[in-house]
Amino acid sequence: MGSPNTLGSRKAVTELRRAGAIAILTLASPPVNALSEALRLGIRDAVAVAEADSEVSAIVLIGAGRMFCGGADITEFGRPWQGIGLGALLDAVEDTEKPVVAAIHGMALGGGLELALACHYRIATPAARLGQPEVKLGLVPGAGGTQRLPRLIGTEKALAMIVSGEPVDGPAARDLGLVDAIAPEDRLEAEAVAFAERLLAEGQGPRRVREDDSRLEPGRLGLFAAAREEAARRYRGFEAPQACIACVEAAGTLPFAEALAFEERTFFALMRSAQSIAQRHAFFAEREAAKIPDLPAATPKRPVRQVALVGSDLAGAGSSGAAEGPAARLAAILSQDAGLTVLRAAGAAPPDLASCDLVLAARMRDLAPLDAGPEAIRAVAADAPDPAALAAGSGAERVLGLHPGAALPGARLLEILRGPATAPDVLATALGLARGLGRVAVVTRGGFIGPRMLGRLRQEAGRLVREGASPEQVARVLTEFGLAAAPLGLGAVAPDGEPVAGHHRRAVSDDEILERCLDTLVDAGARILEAGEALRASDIDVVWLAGYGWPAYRGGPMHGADAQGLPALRDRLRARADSHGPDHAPSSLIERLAAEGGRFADLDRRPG
Ligand code: T1G
Repeated sequence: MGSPNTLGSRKAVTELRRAGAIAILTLASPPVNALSEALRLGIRDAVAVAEADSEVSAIVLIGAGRMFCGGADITEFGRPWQGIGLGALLDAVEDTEKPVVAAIHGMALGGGLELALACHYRIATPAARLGQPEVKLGLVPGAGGTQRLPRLIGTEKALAMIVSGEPVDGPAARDLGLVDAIAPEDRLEAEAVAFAERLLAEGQGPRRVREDDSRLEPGRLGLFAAAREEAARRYRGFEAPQACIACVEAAGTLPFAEALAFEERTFFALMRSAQSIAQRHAFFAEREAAKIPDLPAATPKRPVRQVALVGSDLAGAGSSGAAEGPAARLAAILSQDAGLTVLRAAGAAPPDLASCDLVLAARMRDLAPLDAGPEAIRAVAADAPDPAALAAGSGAERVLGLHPGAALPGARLLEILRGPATAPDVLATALGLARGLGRVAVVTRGGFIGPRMLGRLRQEAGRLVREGASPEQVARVLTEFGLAAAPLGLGAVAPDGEPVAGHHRRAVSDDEILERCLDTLVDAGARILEAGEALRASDIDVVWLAGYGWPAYRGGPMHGADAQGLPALRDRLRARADSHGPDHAPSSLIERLAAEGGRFADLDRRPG
C-alpha cells in the first residue's frame, strides 16, 4: 500500500500510506477537502483497502493543505447524494473493526466534523476550529451531527454549538470531550500515529459514539423549550435553528437509526427550502464579490499603517452623541478593527499628513487642498461622492471611495468605489484592507451601491407617507420584513413632498408598502447593474446582506426578485408608472430579462 488511491479517471483525492501498522488516509481535495462525491468514494475505497489489509491495525484520517475538511460540497446541493451518501459513508467509517483516529488541523466544519465524529478517536491542534455551521446555510447537520455530537459532549452543549453554528478551537474541544488530545501543528500526523499505536498497545478497539447514550439529557425539563424560545428571539424568521433543536431532541427520544432518518429527512427538506437556497446563494455571492475580473490576484498592495481623517461628517459635530457619518465610522473601524493609527484632523490644522498612507475624507472637497504624501491613497467616504471628481486633478490614480455600509451592529461591508483612474495596486490595497477588517468587499463604479439604493427606498417610503401611510406603519412593515428600519433612516419617514390634502389621503395596506419598497429597491439595483456600475447582481445582494441588515435567509433584494419572478415585477412597475408616474417605470434591464424569462442570476453565471 503506498500509491495514492485513485478512482478510475478521477484525480486522486485521497492518499493511503502506512507507518508500521498504522494506515494514514489523507484527504487531498483542495482547497477545503469538501466532501464531494469523488472524495466520499475515495474515503470509502481507502477505508476498505485499509480494513482488508492484514498488516494494518489502525487508521489515521488527516487532511492535506490548510484544513481537515470544510464540510459537504455545497456545490452538489439541490439533488440527492450521488455515489455514496455522506451519512452512509460515516456509518461505514464508524463500523470499521480497526480503530480510526481523526487528526484535525485548520477547519473541521459541517460534514467535516461529522466525519470526525464517526471516527473512534479525535486529536486536534490548538488552532483547529470544529463546528457545525449548517444552520448558517439554512440547514441542519445532515450526516449524524445532531445525533453523535450530543452523545459525545452532552445535549445542552451540543444544542448550543448546532443552533449557533459557531465553532470551538482545539482546547475548548478537548474540554468539551469533543477531542481526546491536543497535538502541536508541526507534529499532528506523528502524534496521531503515536496515539493509534498506544491504543493498540493498550488493546483499545473502536469506540463508537453511537453506542454511548450516557451524556444525552432527554429528561432535562425545559431545556428544549428554552432553546426554542431563545432561537425564536435571536433568529426571528429563520427556520433552520428550530429544525436543529427538533433533531437534537430526537436524539433523546428515538432510537439512533430512526433519529438519523429523521435528521436526514429534515436536512433534505430544508435543502429544498427558499431560505436555504437564499443562504447558500449568499455564501457563494460573498466569495464571488472578491473576484475582480481585471485585477490579477497577485496585484501588489501598498502598506497602510497610518490613516488621517480630514474634514468632518459628524452630524451636529461636537454635540454629544453626534451621528457619525461614513467617514468617521470608517475611521473608527480602521482604528478598532485593524489597529491602525488614525489621526483626526477635523477642523484643526491637519497634522503632518506626509506620514499617512491613507487619507480618509468626509467630502471630496476635503481631499483637494492636501499636502498628503506623494504616495498616500486618498479615499472619500461619503454617501454620494461625485464620480467625476474621483478622476479630477493630479494623483487621481490614488483616489477611490470607501464606504462601511449602514451604522448597524454586525455590518461587515466595505464598499470600494473605483474611480476611472484608480490604479490596480490602490484597488488591491483597498481589497486587502477589507480582508484585514474581516469585512466583505464589494467593488463598484459610478457611485456607492448601498447609499444610492437606500436613497431610492427612502424616497418611495416618503411617497407612501405622502399618500396616506403613517411613518410608523412603514417602519413596522419593513421591520417585520427583517430590516432595521430606524438605523436605515426608515423609522420616521417624512412625506416625500407635500402631503396629499386630508380628504385625498388614503389607507395604504402593509402589502402595498412592502411591495413598493422592495420593487423600488430592486429597480434601483437593476439600473446600477445595467449601467455597468456593479459587477454582478449578487454583488448588490452582498451589499445589502453584509452592509444593510438584509435577513440572510432572504438572500438579498436581487435574489428575492429572481425567486419571485421578474415578469411579475415588471408588470407591477408598469402598472405603477401608469398610476403614479414614469419614475416607477421598470428599468430596461428588468424589461429585457422579464421578456426573455431570465433572472438577474443568469447575468452572473456561477454555481450555487
Ligand atoms: N463546499 C464547496 N465549496 C466550498 C466549501 C464547501 N463546503 N467551503 C468552501 N468552499 C469553496 C469556496 O466557495 C471558495 O471557492 C473556496 O472553497 C475557498 O473558500 C452534510 C450539509 C472552510 C472556513 O458551511 O466556511 O457539511 O471562490 O474563500 O476563507 O451536515 O470556506 O475559490 O471558487 O471561504 O479559507 C458545511 C463553508 C457545509 C463551511 C474556508 N461547511 N466554508 O474559508 O476560504 S454543509 C461550511 C467556509 C454540510 C453536512 C452539511 C469557508 C472555510 P472559490 P473560502 P477561507
